[in-house]
Amino acid sequence: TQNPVRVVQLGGLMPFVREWLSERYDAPLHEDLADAAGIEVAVVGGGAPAGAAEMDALPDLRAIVNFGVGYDNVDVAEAQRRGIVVSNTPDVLTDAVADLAAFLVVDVLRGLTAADRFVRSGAWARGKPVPLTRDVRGAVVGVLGLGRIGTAAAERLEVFGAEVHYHSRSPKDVGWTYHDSPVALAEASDVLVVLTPGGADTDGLVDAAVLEALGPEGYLVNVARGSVVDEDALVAALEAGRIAGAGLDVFADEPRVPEALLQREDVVLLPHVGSATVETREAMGRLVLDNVDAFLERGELVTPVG
Ligand code: 8YV
Repeated sequence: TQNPVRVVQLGGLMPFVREWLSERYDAPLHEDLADAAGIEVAVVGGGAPAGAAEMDALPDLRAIVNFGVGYDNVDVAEAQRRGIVVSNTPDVLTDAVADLAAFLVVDVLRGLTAADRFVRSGAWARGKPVPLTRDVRGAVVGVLGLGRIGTAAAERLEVFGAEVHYHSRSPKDVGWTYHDSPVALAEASDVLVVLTPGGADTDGLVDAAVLEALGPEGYLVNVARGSVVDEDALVAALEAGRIAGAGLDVFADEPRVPEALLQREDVVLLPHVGSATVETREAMGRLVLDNVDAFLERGELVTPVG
């Protein structure tokens, strides 16, 4: 049975989420917002923007339900000013994203993706010597942003024998070594792993100075948001040999990856797959639907932000 409350979908959503929404609510896929009156909930997928322009176009909007733990695509301050509440999908993707962070640390140190190319290119068959790589045990892994995912990634890396250091806005009650700035953390790290939120507060946090501090033997891993890393500075640092390599799941302007990175052997490039497992995406979708239901039934979100 259809609920008369109107829900709009902004951006791409998983088929089961779309089906559920359109069975249960009147949820057309947003294309032009021409008939926006009465729409109270916007379900936002694929990091689609939800800012002042979208809020202007949806005069009756009361809730923004974001598919994704990161909500830098949503202007939360503007939403708050308008009395619009916002939710995200924390916790359900922590393990999948933390796994990917650890896998990329292992990949940059052990050269897994590069070794696969080595076999496929015929270099191995031709008798070219196999390049030696680096141990994970004993490597200092610097976690930039020790939130839910950063902590879970650190726990995984500790199992591999890495030594965990971190930087966060404030020291946490953990046994790992705290540094009071990203530069100090990079200085101490063999691999710097970016796990901060995106948005204005972290824009360009990993800049030329941080990369310089990471040094010619150091690797950068980013599974957070492309905006946290100054991508031009990263390309320049790789080209000049000021860092050793990078493992990147996120980019400044997805799905565009700088041509200079596509050409390089010392980078691992992934298409934003941190949460992209069947189980995790289903759990994220379910949490989105729970938020829509809870808001429309009780006026409360399950996982509000801000
Ligand atoms: C999603 C993500 O792929 O949760 C996040 O913040 O980056 C990913 O899990 C993305 O948000 C999908 O829209």
